[in-house]
Amino acid sequence: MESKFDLVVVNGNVVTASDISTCCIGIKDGKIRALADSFTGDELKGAEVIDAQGAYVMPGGIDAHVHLCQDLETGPHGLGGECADNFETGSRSAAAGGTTTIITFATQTRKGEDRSLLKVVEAYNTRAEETGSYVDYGFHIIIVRNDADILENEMPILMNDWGISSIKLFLTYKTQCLTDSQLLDVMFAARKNAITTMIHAENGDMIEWLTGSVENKLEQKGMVAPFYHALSRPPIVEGEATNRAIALAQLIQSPILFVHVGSVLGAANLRRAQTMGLPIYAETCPQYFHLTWNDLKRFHSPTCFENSKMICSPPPPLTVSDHEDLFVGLANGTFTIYSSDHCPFRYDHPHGKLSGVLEHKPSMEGEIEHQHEGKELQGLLRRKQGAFRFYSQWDPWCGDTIAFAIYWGTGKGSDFTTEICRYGMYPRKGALMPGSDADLVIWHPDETFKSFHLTNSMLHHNVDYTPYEGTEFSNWPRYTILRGKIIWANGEIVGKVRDGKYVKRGPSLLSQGSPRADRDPRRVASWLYE
Ligand code: DUC
Ligand code: ZN
Ligand code: ZN
Repeated sequence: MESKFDLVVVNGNVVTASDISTCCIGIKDGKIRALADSFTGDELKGAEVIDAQGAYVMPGGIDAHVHLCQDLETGPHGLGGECADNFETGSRSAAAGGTTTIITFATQTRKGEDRSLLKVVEAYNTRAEETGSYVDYGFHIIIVRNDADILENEMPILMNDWGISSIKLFLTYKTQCLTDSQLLDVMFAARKNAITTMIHAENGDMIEWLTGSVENKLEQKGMVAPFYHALSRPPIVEGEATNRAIALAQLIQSPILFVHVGSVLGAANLRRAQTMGLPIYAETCPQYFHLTWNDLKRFHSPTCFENSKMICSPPPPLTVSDHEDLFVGLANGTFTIYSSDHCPFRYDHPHGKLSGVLEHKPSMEGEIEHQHEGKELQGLLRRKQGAFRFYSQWDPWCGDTIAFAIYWGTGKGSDFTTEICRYGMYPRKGALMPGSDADLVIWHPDETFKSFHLTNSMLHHNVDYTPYEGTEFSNWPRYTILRGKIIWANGEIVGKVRDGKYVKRGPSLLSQGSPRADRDPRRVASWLYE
């Protein structure tokens, strides 16, 4: 007789959207089939049993902000560089940290004649298929042009055929930034197709002006060490951009989702808009709770190149008290999404952090070999007047691993659960209920777990460092289970690189906007949708 379940998790403290209860989970054919106080001997027959006594059992992590194999020629600084992780290594890291689904970015570019978004997705899908993935994956698309025909013809196909229900737009970076009217074009098209618009909210002109567009700014003053990256992006940079994007969204009644919000000012702007009833959503990331500007001076001396390991955009907040303020935003729902923004660059590699400051990319191979370790920045830059603007500003915020693990692992965020319905996957993903995919993470029972200090190799990614080296963790995922299959157990990857499957997502729930919009007397431009 066929067994009722393939896998059963018993006695765990099961965390669902509404509460925590001690119960058992029965899994068959990759789906959760039953939650029960207990199962009978007959029901357990033939099933593999995991005893989760004393441990938390949660939905597998969904990391909705990951960069893998991303085309960087047209990236922020336009100088290239190479994503250190592909779908194999990035997804391996995810599995090791309790994450079972990643959403990665497929990027449209402005180079060449081809404007098609569909070709972009096909190309990134090929990259994923070439290596395979340990965990399930999907795509957001970064859109950097506002071609009316492409938006009109291809957005419905992206939504219906590919299940891609989110796009990202930039208010900074010359190679990606859209003007206000271009932003409106794309947001409007997205809104009509039930696609979520994600916004990178930094004012590019402010950054450029402070950095060196005119005399006497950071570059002309020689303030080019990594630390000054933060000075080129003070909180008002995100403050202005969040306010502007909120106003644009309000104009056309479009919901938006701010990604990687890192400043208290930005968070306050979002909160104010949310309090007005506007459909404004937001994501934040681990670096904004664990690093400050001071970390950009952490290594050797304030001007040492090694501090480039800590650069990220937007930069970390100024002070530790900002962490506390941002944490309130997690607790009160200003932020409903917590992702890694894993954007992997190697440190000791010519196509990594150094790619912007070395003169001739193609001939760099082997040139630097450890020479820069601990050296002052000016020495490194002897062949080129480099500046922080050229360093890769995208950082391995520590494996997809950390996004999921760090809060619980450091005991800081025990009451935080990620919200998944925003990205069109709920309740298939991110829920522990009958019918949902059996994606689970099972922690160690607290009392049996000995805290440890993180080292880079534990992250299983392909980056040669982690900003969290040495951070103390008081727990870590014991099992990661993807659609009923154990892929990480007791510190070992036990899954296969082709276990992960592409996830076709549904329409974005948030793209419909506020249900009260029709009755809102402040509404503008409602005739647009008639
Ligand atoms: N935007 C991201 O989404 N990640 C890293 C840096 C950036 O500019
Ligand atoms: Zn961004
Ligand atoms: Zn990112």
